[in-house]
Amino acid sequence: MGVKRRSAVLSGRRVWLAACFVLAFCSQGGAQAEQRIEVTIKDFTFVTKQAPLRLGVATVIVITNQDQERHDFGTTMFDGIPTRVESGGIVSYGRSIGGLFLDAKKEAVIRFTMERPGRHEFRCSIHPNMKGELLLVNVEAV
Ligand SMILES: [Cu+2]
Repeated sequence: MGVKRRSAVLSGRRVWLAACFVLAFCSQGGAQAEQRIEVTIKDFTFVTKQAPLRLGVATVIVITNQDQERHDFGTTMFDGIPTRVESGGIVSYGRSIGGLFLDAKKEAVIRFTMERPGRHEFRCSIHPNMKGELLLVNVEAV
């Protein structure tokens, strides 16, 4: 009870920062590898390769556009979630990003930690027929 009361005194921001440090520490130690999702865009189609994904684990989505056309990876799955995006040699940090555009033959890498289970849809806003989804399930880490 006393512990609960004390942690409530900490501001939300402080707790969040502390969580970040813990995450950074863990990933440097290599104790827990990132889980990886590959999304390839080819012939106006999203092709997704994913293992069963765990919640609360550092996740990386690698999106490769193999077409000669510009595409968009648009999704609501990052609502309220901090992300680190690497695209065209530029790293940007955001929260609640709605997705990103990929020029022809380009690759982008999104890093985040998913906390919400479920089916997360994504689509290309330029070509509305292009759709895909990622399934995030709550599997206990071993
Ligand atoms: Cu497209």
